[in-house]
Amino acid sequence: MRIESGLRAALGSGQLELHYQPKFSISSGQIIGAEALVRWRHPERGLVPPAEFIPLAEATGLVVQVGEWVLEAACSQAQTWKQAGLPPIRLAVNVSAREFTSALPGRVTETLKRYGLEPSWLELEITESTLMHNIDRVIGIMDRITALGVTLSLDDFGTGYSSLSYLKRFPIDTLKIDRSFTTGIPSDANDCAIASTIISIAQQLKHKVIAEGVETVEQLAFLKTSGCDEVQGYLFSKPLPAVEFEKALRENW
Ligand code: G
Ligand code: G
Ligand code: NA
Ligand code: MN
Repeated sequence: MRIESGLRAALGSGQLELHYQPKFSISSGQIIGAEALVRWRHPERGLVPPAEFIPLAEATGLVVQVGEWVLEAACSQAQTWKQAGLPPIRLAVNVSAREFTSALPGRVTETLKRYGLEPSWLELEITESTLMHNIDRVIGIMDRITALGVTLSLDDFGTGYSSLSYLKRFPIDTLKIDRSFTTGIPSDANDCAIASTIISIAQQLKHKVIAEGVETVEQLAFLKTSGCDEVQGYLFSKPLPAVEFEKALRENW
């Protein structure tokens, strides 16, 4: 309850901030985008990671307001970078199941328009749990979002319950290999098998595939050999405050 009222107050008083973790193309080595990750700059507790408040926000429904703030902040940042002449990249925003409603496509449209952004600046990351509720309704919303030119990626792939028969119906651009699989590469034969199978499924369904949580050159080598398109993880960069991400983007280009 204390966290809930605190988070409510944080939303109204500028205590939330976004950090940006770069995503890299394996073939070119260039930054092709970033995942926006929310943090709570708490007056007493310091920088609180999302794992400590997003689950509660999801349980209480506050995640809808958090999500509205995140989309707004990410688009505002993209506008700033666009106006500064930085190379166009795609900013990915995490969207919880509770935010994935028929109101979302309209809100995305309106927000992009207000910030003068092409839809190619924005990606939404959704998890498999989003897809478990009323699948036809969810696909309808996904179709409306992709029709705008905004891309969707399926986060934490392989950890939930989405069946392969649904996977072929989702208008997604990218599959994200969950960190729990990346971690075991190359020593754990099962994790290697799962990662390369996800890459193969992605290729055959004509999706891109990104591995998250890449921490070692051995993991990168395995993913490259297996045909993975993109990588994200501490080997390259942790999530960075906006100013530092901008610096990384300028240096990398
Ligand atoms: O940054 P960190 O690794 O602590 O993130 C932990 C979790 O919080 C991740 O699973 C991530 O998807 C989630 N998360 C981070 N930012 C957001 C956000 O803006 N909205 C939602 N719904 N989840 C987020
Ligand atoms: O839930 P989601 O997968 O969206 O969350 C990404 C989280 O993983 C972020 O909180 C981020 O800080 C964290 N993260 C990103 N890269 C790495 C990594 O290479 N190793 C580890 N252990 N965590 C990472
Ligand atoms: Na994510
Ligand atoms: Mn993930």
